[in-house]
Amino acid sequence: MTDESQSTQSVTPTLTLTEAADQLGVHYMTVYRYVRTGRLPAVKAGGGWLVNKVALDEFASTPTKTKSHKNVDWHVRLCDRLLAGDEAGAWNVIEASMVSGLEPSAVYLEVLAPALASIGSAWAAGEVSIADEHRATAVTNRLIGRLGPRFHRPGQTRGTIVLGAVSGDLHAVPTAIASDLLRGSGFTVFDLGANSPIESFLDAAGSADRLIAVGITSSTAETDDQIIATVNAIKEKLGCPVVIGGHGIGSKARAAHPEATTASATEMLLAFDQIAELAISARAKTA
Ligand code: B12
Repeated sequence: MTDESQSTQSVTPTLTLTEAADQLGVHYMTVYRYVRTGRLPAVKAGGGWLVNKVALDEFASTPTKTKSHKNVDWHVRLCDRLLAGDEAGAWNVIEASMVSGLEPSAVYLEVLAPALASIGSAWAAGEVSIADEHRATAVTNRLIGRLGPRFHRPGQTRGTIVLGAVSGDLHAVPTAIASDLLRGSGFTVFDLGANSPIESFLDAAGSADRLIAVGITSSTAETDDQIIATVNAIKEKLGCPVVIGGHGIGSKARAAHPEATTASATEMLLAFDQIAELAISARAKTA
């Protein structure tokens, strides 16, 4: 066998779950569970799962305690399931992370967001295709659909926040996640999603009940002019506070609105929190 065919064999998944179970000396169902909870990387082929030999050897040599649910790299497992397009397996990883003690907000910030960041880096390095990224996003949307209700708070909210990604930015997951985090902080959120024209921001914010602020995000480079135009239109027509943030915010947009730019989800939550406190105490003074 040539070196080339040896290395191809080592990266191509070739072992069935029965063969992997034999090699590990465990029951078939145990290996199946390792795969469906993202602990052992595998790909679906011909109605079954195939495991790669190198990954299996690494798994076999990992000390048992790191195979337990404590101190687990949940985002690595989730990334693997997202790239496999395995919705049920991805949800298993999320459920297992919550059983281990993670709150839903930590699932978003410490598991899902880093898993997506790895997929973005793998795309940038040419290791995964746009099709892989689209499929991973489709699974992500379904996971968010299942996690979302956990952020619902009963009773009167602190007011409404309108969120959207600017026109030209096709990334919808950042506003979906930010919306849930803000709902969990007691706000009503009107999520416009991706590619939102200025008129949509104005319509939604103009008719919102107890509007607190508008959040504008972009994950796509070269959208600064659109961000600045959107912020200016909202300030001019509605005069309400605006927060901007996301991977696509460039130096021009940041320089135009330095006081309003946030660099992380945590900063974004803090910014809206402070705006809400000021708005609520101002309302109390005029009441
Ligand atoms: C999924 C994805 C896509 C999907 C989006 C599908 C969808 N319906 O959403 C598709 C395939 C369409 C796509 C397209 C593109 N993508 Co893309 N994509 C991603 C990926 C992998 C995940 C994005 C995501 O959902 N992240 C999850 C959220 C939680 O993470 P987050 O961005 O950190 O979001 C938080 C912040 O925004 C923060 N925040 C901070 N301040 C504020 C303020 C406010 C108001 C708000 C709301 C939030 C906020 O809070 C958010 C919530 O937690 C990222 C990689 C990454 N690192 O994120 C690349 C990434 C964003 N994409 C990138 C690129 C280059 C593109 C493309 C140009 C090329 C391509 N890959 O196809 C096109 C652009 C299309 C366009 N015109 O918009 C780059 C962007 C680099 C840059 N700044 O230019 C990234 C970073 C990948 C990379 N490493 O290069 N992409």
